[in-house]
Amino acid sequence: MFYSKLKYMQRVGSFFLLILLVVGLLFSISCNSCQSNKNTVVAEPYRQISPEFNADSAYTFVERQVGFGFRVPGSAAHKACGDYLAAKLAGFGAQVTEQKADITHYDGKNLPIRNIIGSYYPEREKRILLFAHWDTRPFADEETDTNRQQQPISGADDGASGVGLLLEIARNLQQRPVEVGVDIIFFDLEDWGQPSFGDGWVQGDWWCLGSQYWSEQPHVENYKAAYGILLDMVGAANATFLKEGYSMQYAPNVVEKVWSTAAKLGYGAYFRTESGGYITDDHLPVNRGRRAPSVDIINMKADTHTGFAPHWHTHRDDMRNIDRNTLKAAGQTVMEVIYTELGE
Ligand code: AHN
Ligand code: ZN
Repeated sequence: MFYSKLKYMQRVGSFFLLILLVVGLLFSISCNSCQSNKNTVVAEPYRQISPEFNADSAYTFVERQVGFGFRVPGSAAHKACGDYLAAKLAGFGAQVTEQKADITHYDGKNLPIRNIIGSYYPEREKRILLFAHWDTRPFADEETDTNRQQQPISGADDGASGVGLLLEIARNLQQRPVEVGVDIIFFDLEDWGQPSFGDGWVQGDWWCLGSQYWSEQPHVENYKAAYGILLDMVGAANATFLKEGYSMQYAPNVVEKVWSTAAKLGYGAYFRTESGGYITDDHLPVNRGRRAPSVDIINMKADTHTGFAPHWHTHRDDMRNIDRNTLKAAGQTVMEVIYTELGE
């Protein structure tokens, strides 16, 4: 009897001890947290406004284009891919306009161009222009094997990546409204600049013929956008988007807007603060024609002889180069920029 009472008291005692321990522990935790609340300023993480950019979806849009074959102007693959792109934009709710024309090229050839334009909220005054080129280069002049230089490239990165990214943005624009008008332009005939192996030099600006044409004859009379963003070679792993020269010259505020948005989203490893060289690209005619102050998001490298990634204008520019993480970084950044833009 006496023995069991003692045991009972012991049990009660250890129970109370346990409670004391737990209470003490809780108190010390809460005390720690009130101290840290007092002493450290915890930075609020940036809250993303835009819907999720789906990198798998963008990847598939790149893959589909490459699947048509070489999108060289005048070819059957080019025509089939153009039809696909126009149908996709229409399917994603854009108002589609196509510009077709014939252009005489440096070699005397007559080349057909087809700019494909998808407009959202065409009635709105304040507009943002997003663009990429959809044609692929008919030569691989950066190949070391001269026999292979004459053959066209797949252009998974050079061409298809920017277009695939913009199709994914188009898909999102149909799902969730923005406050501004948006025009997406797939420019043709960007990449038929004179090859480095050619004999003789023909005076003229032979790059960016589709965007030159549009800048002189826009699809809407007196077309103007608040600003423009070009996406060129935005698909390769570890891409580095340096601050390109003409972008800084013509649209420094837009560079600041885009690059600071990327930093807030945590994509500073892609969007670098260093400046790069001046690139003749589709944003140049758009800037010079004053259609929109425009920036070029383009993968630039300081350690290659071309200034671009090693696969540039070679047969290695195929799907193996396409990395979803890069598409995501560039795509989410552009989406955040347009979804945070206020209407008028
Ligand atoms: C020049 O090399 C002059 N411009 C590069 C523009 C380009 C070609 N972007 C993709 N392919
Ligand atoms: Zn190219």
